[in-house]
Amino acid sequence: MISLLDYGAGNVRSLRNAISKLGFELTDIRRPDDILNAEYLIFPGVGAFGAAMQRLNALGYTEPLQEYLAADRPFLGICIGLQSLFEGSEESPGIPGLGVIPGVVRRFSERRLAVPHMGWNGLRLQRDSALLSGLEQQRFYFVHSYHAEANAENARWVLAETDYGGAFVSAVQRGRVAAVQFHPEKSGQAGLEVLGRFLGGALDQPSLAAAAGPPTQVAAGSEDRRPSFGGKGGEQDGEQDGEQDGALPTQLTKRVIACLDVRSNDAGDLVVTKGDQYDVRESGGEVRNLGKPVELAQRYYEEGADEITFLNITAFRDFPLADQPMLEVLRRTSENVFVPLTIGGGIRAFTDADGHVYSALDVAGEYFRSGADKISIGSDAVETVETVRARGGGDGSSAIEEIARVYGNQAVVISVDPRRVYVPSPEATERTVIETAIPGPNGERYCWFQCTVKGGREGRDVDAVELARVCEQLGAGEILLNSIDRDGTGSGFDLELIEAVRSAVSIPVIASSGAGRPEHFSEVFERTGAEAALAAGIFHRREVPIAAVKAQLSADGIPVRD
Ligand code: 1PR
Repeated sequence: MISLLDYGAGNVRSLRNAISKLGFELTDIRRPDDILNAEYLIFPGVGAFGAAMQRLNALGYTEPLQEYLAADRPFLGICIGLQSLFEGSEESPGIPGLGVIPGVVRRFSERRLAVPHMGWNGLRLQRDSALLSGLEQQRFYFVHSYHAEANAENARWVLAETDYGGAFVSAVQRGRVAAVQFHPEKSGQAGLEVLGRFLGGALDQPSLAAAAGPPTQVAAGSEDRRPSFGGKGGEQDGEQDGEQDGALPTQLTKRVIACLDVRSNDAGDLVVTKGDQYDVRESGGEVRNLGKPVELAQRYYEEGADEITFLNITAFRDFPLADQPMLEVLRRTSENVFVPLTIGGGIRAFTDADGHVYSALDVAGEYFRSGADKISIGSDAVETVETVRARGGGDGSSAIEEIARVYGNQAVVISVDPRRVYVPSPEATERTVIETAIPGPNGERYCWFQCTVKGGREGRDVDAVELARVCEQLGAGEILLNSIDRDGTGSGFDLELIEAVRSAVSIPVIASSGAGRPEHFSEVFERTGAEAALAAGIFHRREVPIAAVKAQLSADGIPVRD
C-alpha cells in the first residue's frame, strides 16, 4: 500500500497523477495509525518548514512518523519532506524538525543569487544508489529558498549534492529512508523514473548494481536508465564517490516557458488565442483561435517546455471560480504534464451575485487543487501597490501576502503588463525612469514602464520597477514580465525593461513578449539577468520549435535542460 502524507498545504494533485500514471494506487493518511500501517510512505512537504511541522504535530503524526523512520520502512520525502528530516530550519526558528538527520536547514544568500532556487538542475551523486544512479545526465525541477548542507555528522545520509552558490544536499538516503529536495512529480520523465524506482522497491537494494530486477513501471516513452552505472557497483553505503565520469556539472539552467493565453471565443469555446500588442481579434472581429488548451499544453510538454503557463485573459470580467471549463483545463493538463504549471487571471477577492464574498486565497486555492503549482496575479498586484504606497506598507491582507503565507512565496508569480511612456527628462515624472537606446516618437531619450490592468486596457500611475520591488517585499516569488510594446511583434524581448526590473529585485524574472527567433532567447540571457524566457506566438504557429530554442542556447553556451 502506497500512502500519501498530505497535510493539505498545496498542490499534491500532480504527485497523485504521477503515481497513478506509473500504475500504482495511493491511499491517504487520515489518522496517526495509518502511518504505521503504510507499506510505502511519501511525504511531499509544501509551504513553510514551521507550518509543516506544526501541522504534523497538530495531527498527531510526528511520533508515528519518527517511529516509522526509525524502523527503516520505505519513505520518500519531497522538498520540505527532505528538510523536515533535519533538526530545524532558519525558516522557522525554535520549531524542531523530525531530527532524524543532524544539521539545520539554512536560507540561500540573496547577495549573489536569485532566491528561490527555482528551475532545473542536476545531481552529483555521492555514492551508488538504486534510486538515482544512472540519472546523472538528467535535470530535475527544484523550487526552494532554504537548503541543507553536508557536514561530518550527516555525511552518511548524503546521497546527492547540487550547486547553487555552493553545494547543498539534494538527496539523502539511509536504508529505506530517502528524500529529495527536487520535485520528481514536476521533473518530466526523469522525475517519473525516480518515483517509479522508489515504488518499484529500489530502496530495498543496497546499490544499483544489486538492483538487477525488472525495469520499473515508467510512463510510456520513458527509458529505463538504470544500467548506466555499470562498473561502479559494489560500493558501500556511506562511501564518498565525488564526481561521476561524464556527469553534467550541476548548474541551474535557464528555463524556456510556453505560454497559453486562454479565453472563450464568440461561440463560447475555450481557445488558446494570441494577440498583437494584446489585441486578440482578427481584423474581421473574431477572436484568434490557435488551438485547444489541453492539447497544446501536452504538445509543449512533449517538445521540452520547462514550464507551462496559462493566462485566463478575460478573467477580470467574471468570477474565475464560475469558470469551470478553465478549471477543467488545469485538471486535465495535470494528468499528463509533469512540469510546473502556472495559472493567472482573475486572482483577487470577489463578491458574487448572492453577496457571497470569496477571498483571493479561495480563488487561488481552487486553482492549486485543480493542478496549478503557481498562480500569477496581474491587475490586483497593481492595485495592491497603489494601496501600499498610500498606506506606507503592507498590512498582511493583500492577495500576495495571503497566498504566499499559505502556499509559500514560490507559488506567487506577479504578471506585469507594462508599456513604455516616453518623457523628455527624468524630472518629468516621479516614476522610475531609464535612459533608453530606443528613442521615443519625438526623440525622447528617457522612458518609464507604466503598469496596466485589465489586460492592458487601463494604465496606472505605477511603474514596473516599483511594482516588482513592492511585490517582492510583500512575498511574491517570481516576476512574469510582459511588454505590451513587444507582445506579438517577434522583434525580440525588451532588454531595457527586463534589466531594469531584474536588477531591482532578487527573485527570478521571466522575460516575456516579443520572441521571434531562437537568437532572441540567447540575447535575453546574455544581456539581462533573466532566469527564464517565455514565448507564445512562435510556438503556437509552429514557427520555432522549442528544441530549436534549446539548441541555440546550448550552442551559445547557455545551460538548458535538453
Ligand atoms: O489581471 O490578474 O486578471 O490577469 C490577467 C492576465 O492575462 C495577465 O497575466 C495578463 O498579462 C494577461 N492578459 C490579459 N489580456 C491579455 C491580452 O493579450 N489581451 N495576455 C493578456 C498577456 C502576454 C503574454 C504573452 C507574451 C508572449 N499576454 O502572455 O504570452 O507577451 O507573447 P509573444 O511570444 O507572442 O510575443 P489579471
